[in-house]
Amino acid sequence: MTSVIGRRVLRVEDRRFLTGEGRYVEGLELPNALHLTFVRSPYPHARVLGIDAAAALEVPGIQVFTASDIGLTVFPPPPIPIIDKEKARPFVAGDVVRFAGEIVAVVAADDRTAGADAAELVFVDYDPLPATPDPRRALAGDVLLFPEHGTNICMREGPEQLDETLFDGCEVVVSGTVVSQRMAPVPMETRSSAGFVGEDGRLTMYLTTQTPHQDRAGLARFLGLEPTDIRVVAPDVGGGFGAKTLCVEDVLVAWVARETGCPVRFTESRSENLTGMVHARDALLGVTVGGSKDGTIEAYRLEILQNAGAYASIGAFLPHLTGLMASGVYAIPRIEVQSRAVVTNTTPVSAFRGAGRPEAAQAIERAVDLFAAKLGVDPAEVRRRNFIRPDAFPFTTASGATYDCGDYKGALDLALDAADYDGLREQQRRRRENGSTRQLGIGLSTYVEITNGFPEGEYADVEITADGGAILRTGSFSHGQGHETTFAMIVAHTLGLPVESVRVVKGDTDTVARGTGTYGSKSTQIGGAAAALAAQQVVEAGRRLAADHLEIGVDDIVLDLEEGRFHGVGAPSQGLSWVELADRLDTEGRLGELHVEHDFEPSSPTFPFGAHVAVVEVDTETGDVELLRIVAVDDAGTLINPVVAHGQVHGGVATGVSQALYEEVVYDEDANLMTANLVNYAFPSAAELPSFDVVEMETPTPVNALGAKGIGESGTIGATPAVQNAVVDALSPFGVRHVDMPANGERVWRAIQAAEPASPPVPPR
Ligand code: MCN
Repeated sequence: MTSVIGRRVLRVEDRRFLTGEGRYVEGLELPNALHLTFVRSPYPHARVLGIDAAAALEVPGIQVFTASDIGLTVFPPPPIPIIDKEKARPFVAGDVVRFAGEIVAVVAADDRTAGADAAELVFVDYDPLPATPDPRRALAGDVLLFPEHGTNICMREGPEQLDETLFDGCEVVVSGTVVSQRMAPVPMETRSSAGFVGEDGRLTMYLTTQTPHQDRAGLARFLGLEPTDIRVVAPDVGGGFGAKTLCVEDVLVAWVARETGCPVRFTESRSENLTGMVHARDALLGVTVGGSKDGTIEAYRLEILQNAGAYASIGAFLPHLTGLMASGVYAIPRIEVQSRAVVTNTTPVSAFRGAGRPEAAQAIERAVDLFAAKLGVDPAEVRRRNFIRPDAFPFTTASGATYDCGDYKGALDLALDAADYDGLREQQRRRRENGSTRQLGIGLSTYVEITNGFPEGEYADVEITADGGAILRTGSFSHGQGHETTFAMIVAHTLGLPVESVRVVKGDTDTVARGTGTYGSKSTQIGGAAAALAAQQVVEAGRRLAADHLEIGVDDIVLDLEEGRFHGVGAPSQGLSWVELADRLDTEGRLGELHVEHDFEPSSPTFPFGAHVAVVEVDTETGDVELLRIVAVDDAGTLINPVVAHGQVHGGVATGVSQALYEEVVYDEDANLMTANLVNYAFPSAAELPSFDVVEMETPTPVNALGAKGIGESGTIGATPAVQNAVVDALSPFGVRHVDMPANGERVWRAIQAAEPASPPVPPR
C-alpha cells in the first residue's frame, strides 16, 4: 500500500497566505470599535508619583483607565513551583515601573490616531530610580526591583555550593562563558487582539495566539468569568515562534470591552512589539568540562544565570529545561547544574523557538570544542568518543533526562559526509598556509532536544461528513507550521481518503471542545497522534456500520485504504465507499455514529536530535563573517511530510544562524532599549543566508504510534553552536579561543586585535 505519510505534499494553506486571502485579527471588520493605545513608561525604573489624564480627557471620544480604575492585580506566571510568584507583573503599573515599555495607562478612542495623540497628553509624574539591565549586577543586588524582598533572584535550582570534587581525576579541565544573548521574537504579524460582548452577554475575543483554549481559561480566571462565558477565536496567525500566548494587552482589551460595552481592538506597531512583546534567551552560561587526554569527558558543570526581565514568568523557568538537557548527546558520568534567574529592568523574557534547549546546546557544544582545542584533537573525534551509543536507549543522563532513542554518531557521519568534511579541512589548511585574509572556519554541532517536555496530551475529533469527506477538529494550533496539510495527511492516511477530502478545523473554542495549543514542538507527536487515534476509531465504527449494511460479520470487513472502501475479506466486489456509507447513514439519521473524540496521553516526551556543519569565511582584516554553507541533519523520527518538515528546518536554521551572527537586543547600561526598531535590531533577510543543505534521517520514536518527534525548533537548536564554533575555528590560528554571539564584524575584528597569536598556529587536527 502506498501511504500518504512521508509524501512531499505541498502545503494547502499556502495558496491562502500567498494570495493575500489569510484572515488576521487586524483585518477583521469590527464596526464601531474602540481602539486602545497603551501609555508606556519611557523609564526603565521609576516611582509613579501621579497620573494626570485631564488634557487627554478633554479630547472628545477619549477614555483613560489607570491601575486603580482597572483593579486587575497581577498577571501571574504559570503555576510552576520554582518560579517566584512574588515578583509577578501587574497588568498596569501602579506605584512603580520596572522596565521601559511597561503599561501605566490605557487610552480608549473611537479613532486610532486620535487615541495615539491623546496618549501623548496623559501626564505621568515619574521619579526615576537606578536601573540595570545586567543580570550580574542584579544578582549582586546593586539595584533592587522589589526592595521588600531583598533580592532580585526569582528562581534557583541546583546546589548552593558547587562541588569542589567534581573534576577530581580529570587530566584536562577547561572552562569558559557562553553568552546566549537576548533576542526578540519578531513575528511578521505583530500582536493584535479584538473583543466584544455579544447580546447574550458572552465575551468573544479574537487573538493572535498559539494557545486559544489556554487563553480562554486565563481570561476567565482574570475576569472572574466561567470559560463557557468566553469564546476565543484565533484566526490565521502570522508567526508566533513560542512568544504568542495570552498577554497583558489581550486581557486589557477584554476588560475595556466589558467595561464600556463597546467592541475594542488593539494592534501594536513594530517598535511597540520590540519593546512590549516578550524577549528571549539572555542567559549567561558558565561551562567547565573535564576529562582524560584521550578525549573522554568525565565531568561537566553548567552555571546558568538567566535574565528573566522585569518580572518572573516563563523566563525564570527556562534554565530548568537548559539544565535538564545539559548533557546533550554525550554520556557524561558527572554533571552539575546550578541555575539562578534574576529580575532586571528589561522587557520580560519568555519562550522563543527552542526555549531553554538552544542554551543547553550552545553551552555543551562550545564546551566540547574548547575541550577539543585544548587537547588538539579534531572536534568531530572528541564528539564521537563521547556519544551515547545507539544501543544504550532509553538512556538517562546525569542531568536527569531519559532519552527515547537516537543515533548521534549516525547523524554526525551523515552531516560530515554531506559537507565533505575532509575536503573542507584541506581547503582550510591551504588558506591558512597561504596566509589568505579570508579564512575558512568549519563548525560542528551535535545536539539533542526535548519536545513535549512536560509532557502534555492533546484532543482531536474526527467526523465523517455527508459527502464522505472528513473533518478533523484539533486542540493543537498552527501559526505557520502547516497543520492544515500534515494533520489532514495523518487522517487521510488512516481513513484511506484523499488529503483534500479532510478539512482541519482549529483555533475556535466554540468549535473545538478542548486543547492545549502549540509550543515546544509538541503538536505532531500529540495532536497528530490524537488525530490518528480518533480516525482509527472512526474506521472501527465504519467497519461495524458497513458490516450491518453489507450483512457481513464485522470481523470479515476490511477497509481498503487505497480505495477508501469497506468490503468483505477476499470479496472486494461487495463493498461500500466512505461516500456510500455516509450517504446511507445520513439518510438514516445515523451519521453521528461516524464522529469520534479522542484524548491522547503520551507516556513521555520525545528527543529529536541531529548534527549540523557550518562553513564560514571570515575576512581577517574587517572581521566580516559570511556563512557559506550549513549542512543540517535533523532527525524528528518518522516525517509526516518531508517538504513541510524541511521548511521547518529552514526557518529554524535561519533563526539559529541569526543568533550566532546577527540578532541582539541591546540595552545601554541604564537599561534604555537601544534596539526598538528593525533599523538597529539586526533581523536577517534571505539575502544574508545561503541555501541550506538538509539531509534526511529518520529514527522513529516508540513514544507514539506515528513514530514522530517534533521538528519545529530543531534547526534553531542545531545551527547556532555550529556557526559560532565555525567562527572560532576560522580564527584559531590567531590564538582566538572564543567569540561571543552575535559574532558580527565588530566583535570578530576586536577578537582578532585582542588575540595573542598561538605560536606556532595550532591546526585544529
Ligand atoms: N512534522 C512532520 N513530521 C514530523 C514532525 C513534524 O511532518 N516528524 C510537521 C508537522 O506536522 C507540522 C510541522 O512539521 O506541520 C511542525 O510540527 P511540530 O514539530 O510538531 O511542531 P508544532 O506544530 O508543535 O510547532 C511548534 C514549533 C515551535 S515550538 C515554534 S516556536 C515554531 C515552529 O514550530 N514557530 C513557528 N515553527 C514555526 N513555523 C512558522 N512558520 N511560524 C512559527 O511561528
